[in-house]
Formats: sequence, C-alpha cells, structure tokens
Amino acid sequence: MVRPNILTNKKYTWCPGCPNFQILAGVKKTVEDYMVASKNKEEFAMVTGIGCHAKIYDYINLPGLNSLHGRVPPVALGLKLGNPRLNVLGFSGDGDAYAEGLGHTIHAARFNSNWKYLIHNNQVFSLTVGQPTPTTEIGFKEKTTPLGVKLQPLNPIKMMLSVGATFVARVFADAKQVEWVLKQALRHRGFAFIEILQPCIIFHAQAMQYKNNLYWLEKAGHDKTNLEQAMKRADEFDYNVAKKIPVGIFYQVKKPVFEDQFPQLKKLGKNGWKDIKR
Ligand SMILES: Cc1ncc(C[n+]2csc(CCOP(=O)(O)OP(=O)(O)O)c2C)c(N)n1
Repeated sequence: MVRPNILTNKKYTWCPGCPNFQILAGVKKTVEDYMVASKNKEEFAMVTGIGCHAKIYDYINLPGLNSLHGRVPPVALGLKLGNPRLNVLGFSGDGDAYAEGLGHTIHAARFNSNWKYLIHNNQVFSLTVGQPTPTTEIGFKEKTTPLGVKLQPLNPIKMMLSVGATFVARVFADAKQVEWVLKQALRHRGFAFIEILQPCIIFHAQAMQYKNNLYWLEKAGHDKTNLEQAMKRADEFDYNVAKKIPVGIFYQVKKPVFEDQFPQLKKLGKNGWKDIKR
C-alpha cells in the first residue's frame, strides 16, 4: 500500500510555533502508520469542538464533523453507533471539554464507547483571546480577570478516574509523545481520555516551562492498573505551579464497551448501517 497522506492543503492559521502543530504531526504519523498496517484508508473519522484546537479539522483529511462547542462526545458516540468499526478521534480544548462540555466529558467515561478523546489543554480559551478556563491557575490575570483567577483549578485526570474512565493518560504537546500515547489508546478497547498539555504561546506561554518538569509514569514504577496509585499521581500536578508533572498512562482497565452490548450493532459490517437493507 502506498503510504497515505492525511494532511489537507489548507492554509494554517495557527500561530507560527503553536504546539498544536506537534499534536497534528503526532496524529498524522499514528493514523497513517495504522492505515498502512491495516491496509485500509477508510476506517477513521474525526470530531472537533470549537476553538483553536478545532482547526485541526481543516488540516486533516478525514470524514467527520466540526461540531458545536463542548459537544464532541455525543457526536463521537453517534458516529460509533452509526458504524462501530470506525476509529473515531475526538479533539477538544480545555474550554470545550471542561467548561462548555463538562457534562458530556463525564458521561463519555461512563459510556465507555470505543473512541479516543484528545484534549488540547492550554489552560485558556485561546480562540476568544485568552479568558480563563476551569484549568487556569489561581492568580492568572488577563483583560476580563484583572484581579486574577480566584478558583482552584479542576483536576481533569482525577475527575476522569473518579467517574470510571478505562484509559486515562497525559502527555505534553510533542509529536513523539502524542504518537506514543495515541498508539496505546488505539490498542485499548474502550474510551480513551488523553490530556495533552499544549501551552498557548500567546495567552498562556508560561506553561512552556512544563516540559522541564515532566516525568514518565512508566519509568517511575507506576502501576497503571491501580486506581489508588493513579489518584495519588494525579494529585501531583494541580495546574497551579509547574512542579513534578506526571505523564504517561495513569490508569487502564477493561470494562464492557457500550456498543459491544447491542446485538444489532455487533452484526454491522465495515460500512455500518449503510449495508443494512430497510
Ligand atoms: C456555546 C458557545 N459558547 C461560546 C462560544 C465562543 N467561543 C468560541 S471559541 C471559544 C474558546 C474555545 O476555547 P477552548 O475550547 O479552550 O479551545 P482553544 O481555542 O483554547 O483551543 C469560545 C468561548 C461558542 N462558539 N459557542
């Protein structure tokens, strides 16, 4: 099979040097490798929310939907129910997944449908020029928040662990790290939650220093089957100050997959419901 190229020719409107380019490169490499290995170009679909992260929809040539702000999980679930054989990739920002779409993010873990959710967490609403989100650190100031953020940030890794997610991981926006984690996630049968620390170089550039504080859970003897250990590791970084930041897979466990539990979905072929005569 000739190696496919999943990139479009669209003009990039991300800022030069934006770490989103690293995410794009990691996803491109992983998806193309997967297509080559499986000899099939037509088994992926993608969904994005609204924001800078969502521009990835313009740059990757896969079928899918650029959906509404915060609504990636129900759209991804719908795609899986239409065709359970598709590898569905969802892309959100932290505003998208943890503010506008927080309820959907939690229920995505409960459903445990077999799709993969990548969160570009830059700790601000970037496309609307830098307002704080649920993961912005205390004290962060910008035009709408001149006295600084007063709220304790949400810890999305802990949140996903506590609502039953079966694959919970974090990496930094580096193409190799994204490739590594997405490959692991695609091997996982079930919902995969992947937080990517993606510093916004314009509105939250201080997060670039995170890359000096990362350590790999796999190399630190972390047992990813142990929920209690995973919770403790998640507590090590509370999004306020960059101290030790664990990256890698916090937790992975097998649980029933939503679409596997319906006989009418199990019998569908590679084209999903399209093959069913009505
Ligand atoms: C329901 C709704 N609320 C607000 C907006 C305005 N809006 C567009 S992009 C955006 C910020 C997105 O931030 P985030 O999801 O963190 O993505 P980023 O731009 O940082 O990648 C907002 C608030 C919208 N489009 N729809």
